[in-house]
Amino acid sequence: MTRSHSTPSVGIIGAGMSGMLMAIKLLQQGKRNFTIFERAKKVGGVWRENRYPGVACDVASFSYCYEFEPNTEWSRRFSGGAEIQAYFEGIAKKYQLDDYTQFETTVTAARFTDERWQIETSSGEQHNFDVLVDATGPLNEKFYPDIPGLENFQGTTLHTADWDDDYDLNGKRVGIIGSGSSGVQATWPIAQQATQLDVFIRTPQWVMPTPNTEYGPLAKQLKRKVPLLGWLTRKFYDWVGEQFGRAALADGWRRKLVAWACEHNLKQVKDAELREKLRPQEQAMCKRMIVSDSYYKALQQDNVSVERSAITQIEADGVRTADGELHPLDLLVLATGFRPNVWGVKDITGVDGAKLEDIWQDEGSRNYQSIAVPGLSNFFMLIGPNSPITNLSLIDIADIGVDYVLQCLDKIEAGEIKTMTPKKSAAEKFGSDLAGSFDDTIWVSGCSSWYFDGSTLPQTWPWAPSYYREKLKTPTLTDFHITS
Ligand code: NA7
Repeated sequence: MTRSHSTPSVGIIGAGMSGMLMAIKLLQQGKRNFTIFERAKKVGGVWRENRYPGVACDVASFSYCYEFEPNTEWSRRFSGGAEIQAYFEGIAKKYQLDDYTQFETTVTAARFTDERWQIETSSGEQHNFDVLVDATGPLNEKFYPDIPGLENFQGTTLHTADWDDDYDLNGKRVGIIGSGSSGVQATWPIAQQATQLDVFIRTPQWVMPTPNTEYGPLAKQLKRKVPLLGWLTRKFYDWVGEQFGRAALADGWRRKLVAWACEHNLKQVKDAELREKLRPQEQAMCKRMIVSDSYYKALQQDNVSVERSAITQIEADGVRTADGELHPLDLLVLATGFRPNVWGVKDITGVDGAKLEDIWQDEGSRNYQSIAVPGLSNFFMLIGPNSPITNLSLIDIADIGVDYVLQCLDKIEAGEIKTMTPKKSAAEKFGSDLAGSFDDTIWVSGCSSWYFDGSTLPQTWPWAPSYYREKLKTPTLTDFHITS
């Protein structure tokens, strides 16, 4: 016989896209017994933080919104960060998420004691929850490069994830370090305003030439009148995304097509010497695929120079490169990315005093299917390590994870489960399945990327994106130690 219990309480860490989704889906089920803890003053996560010029999503807008909250008003195929942030703020308002959120509150520690999570916050409070959901995301800690003299620079230094909205680029000499997605996106708008832009490229990356089509009034009106059109557009981009995902997994026509498109794009660079400077050594998609139709145009402008000579040090006036040249700058932009998989809460202790940082030392059994961690009971991670961040929209990954958590909550509410803790053997099995599945993937074809995160294997999903949906469709309870 199953007992009927009250709705389990849920602590959600982070009011970004995934934490908001968790909260909204709880509300849609009439469950209000949850609190979101957000370190910042408002919702939005990466879209609140990343406000550098040109910031945009590399997933098409119609795929990058909640399926139950389609947006007919996207201005472009790949909308800008401010527009995406406005979308999330609008959604938060609609679902009144502020009523459930403690802003400017960092969760400093979480301990599982007496079959409940006890969390401590930066405001000195303690809260107890039956279930804890970490929605802090894999890219939330900025990476500052360890370049000698960085602190001596007398101009302005801005990390792309910590932009000063009031900084006026006009008339400035600007340098950008970093040629990943952030650096590439920032290059065009900065080049239009700055007097001089020096782009320091340590490792050139392939760039997919995807036009960022503008959606005019007619297209918007059509989508408003015929919602099916928006839905079909989403499904189309989901399909395109799946093809990219598969291109990364194994050699074949998809991978060849991507390589051809990138090579074709590089040919836009007319000057042969510059073209060779920009030619990547690794295969396309080994690092994260970059999408841009303006990067090479910007790099060919008269006020832009591409520097491949290594940076030796930063001095009071600018950047010194190995060829001895000093590049005088007013603004140094650090487009150097993030420390991946540094999750929002560092101090997490599970059953028997198991610490998350210790559990993660063992690469072979770090996590269970990207959503849970052995030794941590009633604990779930949205967009966790080894989720398909490279080949599926993060919205979809979060959505799949949230539905998984909701099923577990139903079982707790029904009294079938009090605690559920992934078995070490299940995490080991997941780890060994992962280890045996990367050989044909592009990520191990010979490049360094943030996907590796200091591990021997990339922290990605080496199978088809659709397999993630299938795998996490229903929790396999035999993979958990269950108490009831
Ligand atoms: P990425 O993709 O991690 O790119 C970081 C860039 O910074 C990359 O080009 C690095 O070169 C470069 N970098 C880092 N340290 C240095 C030093 N010391 N000297 C020179 N260059 C350096 O970060 P992004 O912010 O662009 O993108 C992160 C994700 O956010 C992206 O994938 C999207 O999903 C959104 P390297 O390649 O290591 O030689």
